[in-house]
Amino acid sequence: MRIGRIELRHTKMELVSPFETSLGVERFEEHIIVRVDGDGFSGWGECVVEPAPSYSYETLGTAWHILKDFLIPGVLGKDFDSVGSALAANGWVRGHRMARAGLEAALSDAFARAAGVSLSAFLGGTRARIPVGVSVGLQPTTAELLRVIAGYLDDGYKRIKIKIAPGRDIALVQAVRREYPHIQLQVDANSAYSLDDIDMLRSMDDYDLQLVEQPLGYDDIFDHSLLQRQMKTPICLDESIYNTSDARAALALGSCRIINIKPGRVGGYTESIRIHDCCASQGVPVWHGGMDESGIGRAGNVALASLPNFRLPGDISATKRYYREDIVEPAFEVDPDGTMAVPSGPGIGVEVVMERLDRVTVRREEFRARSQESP
Ligand code: OSB
Ligand code: MG
Repeated sequence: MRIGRIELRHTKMELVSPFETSLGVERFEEHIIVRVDGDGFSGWGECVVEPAPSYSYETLGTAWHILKDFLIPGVLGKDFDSVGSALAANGWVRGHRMARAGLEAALSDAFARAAGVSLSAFLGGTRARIPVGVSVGLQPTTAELLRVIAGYLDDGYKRIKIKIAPGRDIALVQAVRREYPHIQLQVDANSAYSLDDIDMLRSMDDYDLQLVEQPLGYDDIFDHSLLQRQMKTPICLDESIYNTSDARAALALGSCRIINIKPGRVGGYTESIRIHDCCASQGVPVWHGGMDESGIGRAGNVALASLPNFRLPGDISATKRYYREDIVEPAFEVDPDGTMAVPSGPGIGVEVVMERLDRVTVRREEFRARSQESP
């Protein structure tokens, strides 16, 4: 496929309700939508950077710069026989994994469409439906938290994850467990604690949690190994795992027993699948995290999560949990049995509604290959 044109859009979409974590409160999601055109096919991807370097060091500004000045020139106007060969052209770029993942997602959609297969099939997915969960932000009161959870359980979600932060942790877990003794429940600290908090963290063992996600430093692997040795509940790493080498180190050290995979955080589908396979070979389950994606990113997440070692429900929720109106059709829905259908049409399998995408676009830039020289 000859890459003839690439377009970047900075989008801003209002969340149906503010999302509070130990990192702060979000009311809008701002991401970069990437469109790649080649040989008459279009591919779409979502770069999950945020405006500020909080969850990740990357920002909207750094990702735009890296895409515009390095990644796009690396592929524009060139002819590739596979996504892998296009990625190899930019293989020298270090870091900036969210920027790279956005471009890989768009290229993968385009190549899957050109091959006439779904993105799920293209990536090696094996399932037509996947079990899904929901990530519940910090709420103003415990009563409100219980009310929100009740609504999600009514919707069918198989697993509830609650965000915790210092001073808003064990009491929330106690309250949710008292109300729902048997649900699959997990907590996510987004790196809000240190080993000084070991007593509180160990007390999590009394509540039959599926896992505790990223309790310690965002770039730590060693302290997590000390904590895991003193906890029965599996630790799951999110922020600390950027690539397969981190995953191998974390598993060898005993820093976690489960890994959260987000293609944006690890640099794309290819690296995600490497981590997935590495964990599978060691009998370690993975699950698919989320970054409050629009339907474009969500479609990619659903496709990736259809691979076999994504054994726990993902943070892949229905469109209406995030947005009143999405930029794709049809909307993603959760069935009463807590599963979501994996789109089976070509590529991401959902249609981008251009008029809605235009409405949420705050900045747009287009890059065109010079017209092909005659041989
Ligand atoms: O830590 O998993 C996280 C959203 C933004 C940044 C980090 C995280 C999250 C979520 C939301 O938990 C997951 C979702 O998309 O539903
Ligand atoms: Mg997390």
